[in-house]
Amino acid sequence: MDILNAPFMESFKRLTSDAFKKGWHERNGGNLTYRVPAEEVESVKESLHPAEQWQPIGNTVPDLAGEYFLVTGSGKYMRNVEIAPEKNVALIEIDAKGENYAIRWGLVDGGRPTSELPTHLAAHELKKKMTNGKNRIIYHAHPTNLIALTFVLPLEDKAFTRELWEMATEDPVIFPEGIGVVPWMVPGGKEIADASVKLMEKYRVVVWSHHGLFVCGDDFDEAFGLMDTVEKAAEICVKVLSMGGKKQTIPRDGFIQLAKDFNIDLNTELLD
Ligand code: 2HA
Ligand code: ZN
Repeated sequence: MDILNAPFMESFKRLTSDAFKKGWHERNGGNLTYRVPAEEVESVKESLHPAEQWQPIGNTVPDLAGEYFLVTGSGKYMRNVEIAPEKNVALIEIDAKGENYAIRWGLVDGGRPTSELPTHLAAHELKKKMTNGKNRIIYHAHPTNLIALTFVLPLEDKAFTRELWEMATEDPVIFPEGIGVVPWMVPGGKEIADASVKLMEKYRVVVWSHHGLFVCGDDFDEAFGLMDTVEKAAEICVKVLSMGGKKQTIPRDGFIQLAKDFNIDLNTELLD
């Protein structure tokens, strides 16, 4: 089948266009990567060209050797993915050492994979191991309210988690392990990759201070849903702060009761 007709391409395009409409992807902001299952790569092999040039990833990911990823392009706009995926997205292959990648399809007018490739691949490597291969999506966006909160809340896991858990009763069910916070860093390099991946050992949601949010998911729905849920909590939080702050909230015991009734493993270390 032509890769443009593949169901995974449809899902990729749906996420990027929905997320643009949400206002999370001004200009070339944000990036999305999907670890493509071997059978899906096989199903589109007629569209692939041979690897022409191997380029360094900027990180070493031996546990991703031989894997294929569908990735947004560096400097490309999320809003354009839907209308011209072949210009804005690439299918890349990772070499046998996990040190280099080659483009096998896409970016037909030139370009490179996302500037955050080292961070995405390091997170994929970790989450693949942690979930026995189930996790397939790493996703970064610039959601407005969440970024705004990084100028106001303490840049600590506990402060962000507790504040956002309180904003909607079912939020602790969606991200029971909590939220990690990376202090401000230059994007795209090994430092932010290492800091994010360290937090991804504990969490599925990581805040990049004054920049955006970094999430993972087993599939497109889960990753989009996680981004959407955290940003909605942040929006409520901004509204509450704008109205003069909380007058009442969910009590500490309420979280314990919720965890029990919903049978979730709530990270109680993040409760006071
Ligand atoms: O411009 O969002 O973090 C892409 C990015 C880099
Ligand atoms: Zn960004």
